Amino acid sequence: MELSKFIGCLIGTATGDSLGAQREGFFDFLEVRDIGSRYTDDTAMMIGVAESLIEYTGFDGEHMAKRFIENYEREPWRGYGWGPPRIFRMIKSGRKWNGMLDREIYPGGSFGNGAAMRIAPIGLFYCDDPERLRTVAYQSSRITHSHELAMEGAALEAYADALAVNLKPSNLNKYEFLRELKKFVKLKPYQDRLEAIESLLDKNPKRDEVIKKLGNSIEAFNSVPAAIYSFLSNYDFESSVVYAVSLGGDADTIGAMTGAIAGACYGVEGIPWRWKDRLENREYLEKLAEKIWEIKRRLNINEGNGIE
Ligand code: F2R
Ligand code: MG
Ligand code: MG
Repeated sequence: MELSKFIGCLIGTATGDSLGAQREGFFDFLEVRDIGSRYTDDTAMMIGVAESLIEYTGFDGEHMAKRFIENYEREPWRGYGWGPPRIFRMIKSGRKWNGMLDREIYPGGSFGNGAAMRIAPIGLFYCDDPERLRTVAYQSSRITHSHELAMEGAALEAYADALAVNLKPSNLNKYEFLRELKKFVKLKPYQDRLEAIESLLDKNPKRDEVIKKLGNSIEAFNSVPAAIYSFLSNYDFESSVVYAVSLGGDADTIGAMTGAIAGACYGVEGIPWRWKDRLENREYLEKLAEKIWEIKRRLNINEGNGIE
């Protein structure tokens, strides 16, 4: 369990998000290579997940929802999706965090990528317990995203973070990585896209083919696979996130999710200084990652002594 990989995962999320935020709104396949001075809702919500896991020493839905609401109210201008602020208002008015409130906005609940984009701290916290990781990924998603495709997308992204944090970059075998993800995933749209990733890895496809097969939009099933592909089809942190963002569409979020996986794999040393220097709240993000790492060192998650 390397501290540098924990820090890389959270700093990677914020870096990919800030890079992608620069790209949003352009329609050509523009390659952006410098991050902006602000991260967006993706990182703001990821911070809420990390703060809650740390303060509660594990998952508590009411606590996490409270953190989301406080962070949103302090910075409502971060570019939140349409649903979450409405859900926060419902919870503030006394509704339960697990009342599947998103179903009052979207039939069957939201399948937006808002649960997957914030999931990195859960991937780290439960990196040695895939079943607990899945359960907590689902529970944490349910606060704002109760559609099974959103919850499964969050669990898949968390599991990719966990696999990446557990491997030595020199031992990365993209086909083996993909095999592990295929064993983990349960829903067909994700199984299909993981199959598509395998066939894309065998060639050097044009971006429009990647977008056609994997998506690049705001739905979880049209963005988590693109993040996984961006990581697997490149060879270091910078090339992974630059590629992810160049896919366009929901660029900040695909950038954030790719950054989380690549940061967990290559560690914080793999993230270019010109980006780290410019990153907003870098020291605070590092502290959060360090605290998660310390908690995991203190408590042995496999023996179930304390982490809920
Ligand atoms: N682009 C954004 N946010 C919009 C910025 C507007 C902002 N308020 C402003 O000030 O300009 N980026 C951020 O939003 C994405 C994450 O969104 P999240 O949290 O998943 O939101 P939501 O509302 O749950 O879902 C997003 C969209 O997905 C579609 N959708 C979801 N469930 C659906 C369903 N059951 N049926 C049909 N459509 C569904 C809708 O289009 C939702 O609006 C990230 O990109 C983040 O960066
Ligand atoms: Mg965003
Ligand atoms: Mg986005």
